[in-house]
Amino acid sequence: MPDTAVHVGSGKVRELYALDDRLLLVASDRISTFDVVLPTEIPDKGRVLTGLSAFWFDRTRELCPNHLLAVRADGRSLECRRLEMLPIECVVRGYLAGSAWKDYQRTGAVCGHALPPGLVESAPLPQPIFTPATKAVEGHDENITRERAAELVGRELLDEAEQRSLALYRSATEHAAARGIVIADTKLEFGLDEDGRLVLADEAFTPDSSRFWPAAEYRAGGSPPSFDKQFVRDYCERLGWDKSPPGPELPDDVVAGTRARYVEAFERLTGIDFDAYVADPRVVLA
Ligand code: PZK
Repeated sequence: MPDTAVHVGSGKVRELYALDDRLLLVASDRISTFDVVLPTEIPDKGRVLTGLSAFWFDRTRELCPNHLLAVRADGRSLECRRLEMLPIECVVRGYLAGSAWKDYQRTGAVCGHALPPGLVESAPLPQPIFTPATKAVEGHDENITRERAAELVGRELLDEAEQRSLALYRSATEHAAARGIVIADTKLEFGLDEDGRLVLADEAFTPDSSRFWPAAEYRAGGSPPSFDKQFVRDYCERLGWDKSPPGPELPDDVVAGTRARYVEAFERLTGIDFDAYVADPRVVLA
């Protein structure tokens, strides 16, 4: 008998359900750009993100325990352990992009990390940095200092979250680089289990939680194309949409091109045929 799933939360493109003592994380095919969810879906996007997340959870278990219990047959739902979530986002950055580039231009530093002068937009950092952020209920997450993050979660937990985050990022970026994908930065979320142990949760190293760039097109200076959303962004720019809701419907060729990019990211990173994943999602688990 399937358990009754009670809806307990919505993200922009995902839904969260409670199943007895477990949770079900369901990824839809919705896509957002410039912070707006578009009216047109990208077929299989939720499956690609779910499969990638499960792949990374499976392959990084020795670096950090995680919340994954099972991948459902629909390929878009993960059964997870229910945790007590930390109130911070654990962001790791290997490149100077997004809010980090803005902060660096203003102050020469990012979340208390002093950086060398003269870095250009999208430049590789001397080493990956941990830049925690608060979880905004609405709007944008705000970068915070290590000191503020320590006030929120405690020094000891913060130190462990930082070390785990950096180890996970190094491992994922090394794997991705060998397959032609730069993971410029990523957002990780952790929780505590019933024994007080730090556990990786949410989604991991997906294009929605990370900035993926095609390695072949990467160059420092300027902002490289997004691996997955570039067709959507280019189309929106061509339209002259002002980026306030509602977003535009996407034409079929933009949908097809974007779907192909998601599938390509999945196949490059996992080495698994996407059709094989759809036939049996457990193929992502070693
Ligand atoms: C949890 N979110 C964010 C994600 C949403 C909301 N393992 C866990 N235990 C307890 N809580 C969470 C998790 C996880 N993951 C995650 N909120 C709570 C979120 C997706 C859709 F609506």
